[in-house]
Amino acid sequence: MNGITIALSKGRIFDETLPLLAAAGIVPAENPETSRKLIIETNRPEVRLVIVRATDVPTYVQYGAADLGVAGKDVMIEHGGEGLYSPLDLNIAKCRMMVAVPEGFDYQNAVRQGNRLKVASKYTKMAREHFASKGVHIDLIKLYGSMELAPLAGLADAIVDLVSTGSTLKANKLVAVEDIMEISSRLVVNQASLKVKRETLQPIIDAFARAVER
Ligand code: PRT
Ligand code: MG
Repeated sequence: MNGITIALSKGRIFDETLPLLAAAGIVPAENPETSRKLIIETNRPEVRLVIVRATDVPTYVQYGAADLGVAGKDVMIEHGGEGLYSPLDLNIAKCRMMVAVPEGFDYQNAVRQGNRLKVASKYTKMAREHFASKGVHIDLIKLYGSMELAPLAGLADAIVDLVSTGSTLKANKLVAVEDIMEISSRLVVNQASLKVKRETLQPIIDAFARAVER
């Protein structure tokens, strides 16, 4: 099969990848926000898109169900990146991984006291590594969403979550107290596909790279 499959998630990744696809001469036939289709054809008969959950993009590419994908650095770190080649920072869907606590919670003091901190997050790998590197002992509570609720409901002292505008923290009376890392999305490529389909894939990767530089 010489066709190319690109895995994308709906929302910000799809929206911010559109100009990069256009630079590679790829225009989706439909918008996944309005169409319920999970496979979207493009103007190029040999190129199709599959619409998956953001956290599933590395998995589709890892097993070769997609040749290319776009995934956040957060998603890549939590996935582990086995079997994936990620040649390009696309500089899209930017945000920061942060530690946040309720307004008025004396985080520095809590950390200094050496008490175990209850931390809730969807990003358990990054949370674990961050606090381990600080030598802070934590009880980690895995959540799948709405992390901001955890401190308000008494489930946790702190959360580790992505912040872009900061308005979600603010609306829930939380404040960011630590910056873990800057996050953007990367292009991920299946290594076997790159060998077998290089003739089709390389020009797409090159067009993405040129568009990012602009
Ligand atoms: O939403 P869903 O549960 O389907 O999946 P997802 O959250 O994994 O996907 P999606 O599409 O929301 O995010 C895809 C990628 O976008 C993430 O993997 C990040 O790399 C990147 N990204 C950039 C963000 C944000 N900005 C962001 N602000 N991902 C999530 N958020 C959330 C954040 O978790 C928090 O709840 O937005 C809220 C904070 O936003 P502000 O603007 O109020 O600070
Ligand atoms: Mg989301």
